[in-house]
Parts: sequence; structure tokens; C-alpha cells
Amino acid sequence: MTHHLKLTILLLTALFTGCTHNSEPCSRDIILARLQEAANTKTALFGHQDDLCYGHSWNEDPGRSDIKDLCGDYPAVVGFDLGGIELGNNANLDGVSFDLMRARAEEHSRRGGIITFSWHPRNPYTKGDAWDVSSDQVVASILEGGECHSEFMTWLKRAADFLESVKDADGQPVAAIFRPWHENTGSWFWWGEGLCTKEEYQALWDLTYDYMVKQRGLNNLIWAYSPGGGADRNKYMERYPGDGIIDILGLDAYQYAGSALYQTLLRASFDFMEGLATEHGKLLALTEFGYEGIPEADWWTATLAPVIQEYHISYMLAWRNAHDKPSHFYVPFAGSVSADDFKAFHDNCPSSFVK
Ligand code: BMA
Repeated sequence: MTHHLKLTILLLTALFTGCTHNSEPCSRDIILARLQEAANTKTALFGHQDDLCYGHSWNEDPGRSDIKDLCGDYPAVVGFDLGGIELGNNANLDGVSFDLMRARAEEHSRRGGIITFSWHPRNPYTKGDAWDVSSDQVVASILEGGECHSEFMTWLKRAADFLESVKDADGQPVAAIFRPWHENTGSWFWWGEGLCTKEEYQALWDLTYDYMVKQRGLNNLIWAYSPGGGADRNKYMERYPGDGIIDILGLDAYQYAGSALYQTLLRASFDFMEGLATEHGKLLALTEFGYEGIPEADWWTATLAPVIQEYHISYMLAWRNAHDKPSHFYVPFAGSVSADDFKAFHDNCPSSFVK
């Protein structure tokens, strides 16, 4: 079957199943079809966290993007983080105001880009941050009957209010990939493996999904599950929230040592994830990746691209270029070591980017 035929069938399926208000397929289905098309053609869409809010040496410059500065196009996918919304703060944990986030997300959706939201909420039990793993009672405390349950429901409400307030060109809540409770196979966030039982972790997902979708009617969300690299198939699936919730099987995997080792790590995960995606009828994504500072000149075309092209990956999201920490960047900028190679990477697959 040709890819165009597949896309047409997907769109027709979207049209006749479910979330249509009039004769148009809803934007969630259009985004899903676009992701599926990228996966089918092994042309993963390129993404960058906070790309439109700040870059390596600038902050809040309308229209600017480190990726666009380099190659002339915006990344197809832009990531934003909700951390801090739960407290009712005006800005997130990295200083991005939620009003700016909303404006940039809406702008990106109008130019045909895709939005994804991650969430590093504070610790509702200890009042520390998302990385406060000093107690293994946190998840238990926010589930029904727990001492922090009602406060946590307020946190979910604030996150839902924000997600609902970001509108697409038709004035509807924007279709966005939502990726909470990530890297759960590690134990560095309060929802991590060593901090709660499997049942508690899955109940946290049920609570989140029930509230957002069933109570609030946020049918615009596309749900991504994203364990960290290094988990085998059993560990990856052990705490899986279930096919009824998840749309995207993701992976968060960073390079800390040699490139060959990173390629091995990615292949070890995608080898089994590709089978899972087919069996469960889900999309595949590299939901977070990167090599801090990218010290290798040909990293994009020699390390990353060869592995990505082997699999049916819908999108890949590089982590952020902090404006206030000079060595904390995951995509190049003019003059950095891998800048030319990134241009080549872009030119080899311009459909991964948007104008
Ligand atoms: C981490 C780092 C932090 C940041 C956090 C949430 O990986 O980039 O500086 O606060 O993500 O965005």
C-alpha cells in the first residue's frame, strides 16, 4: 500500500470514528495521521524542547529559534514543560512564563507544527521538586484516600486549565502530545520505579487520564508513555498504563559516553519497541534525546541519523538549549562544533521540519 493511500485511509477512519464535530476530521486525528505518515516513511519529525521560548544565547525573542537560525526552518515538533503550573505560578521551572508558552504553542500550531507537553511537577508530599525522592509515600499520598489527594486534584485542575486554554486556529483546545510521568523505569523522579509500586504508578495514570479526558473532556490530547533508556522489554512494559490510555510508545535516551555505545542503547530499545508498537497498534517516538554540548562534529549524520532511519519512528525531541547555562544545550547554534553537520542532517530530511 502506498503511504498516501495509508494516510487517506487514516483520515477517512478519523472522519467516521469518533471525535468529529462536523464533517472535518478532528485535529487530534490529523496530528496522529501526520505522525503515522512520518513513521511509515521512516522520516521522523524533528523536535526541540523550548525552541521558541529561548535559545543558547537569547531569551524571549519573537520568531526566533536556534534551529531556524541554523537551517532556515523551525522544528516540526516543539516541546514545552508544565512544571510549576500545579502551584498556580506564572512561569515554569525554567522561567518560561505560561502566557508566553501559550502564545508560542498557538503560533507553532498555526504554522503547521506539532506541540508536546512534558511535566516536572513539584513533590506534593514533601513540597520539594520533581527530583525529590526522599519519600516513597508520594504517589500513595495523592491517590484516592491519600492525605494529598485533594491538593493533587487541584494540581491536575491547574494543568488541565492550561492545556484547555491553548487554542488551535479554530478556537478549539490544541491537539497536543501529553507526556506525564516520564522516565519511570528510573528512580530520579518521585513517580519513579523505586518510589512507588506498579499498582500505584498505574493508578496515577488512571487518575490523570480520568480527570483530563473523562471529567474535563480534553479529547485533544495524544498520550505518550516514555520510560528511560536501558529498560528491556519486560521492564518497559511492566508498568505500562495500558492500550486504553496510551497512543505513543516513547523512549527518553541520552548519550553520556561513546557514540557506538549510544547507538547500541537506542537499537536495544527500538528493536523490541518496534514489535510492541505493531502488536499494540501504537506510534513509536524518541520522546527525549541528546548529547549535552554535542562535542562531536558529525554526531547528527554519523551517530543519530543512521539509527533513527532504521526504525518507524514518528518524532524525536532534542532537549533544551538553556540561555542561562552555557554548556547545557542539545542542538547546535551558529559557530558550535556540530553546526554544519546539523545543516546536512536537515537537508537530508527537510520534511522533518516546518517553514
Ligand atoms: C532537565 C534540565 C533542567 C530542567 C529540567 C526541566 O533535563 O534541562 O535544567 O530544569 O530538565 O526542563
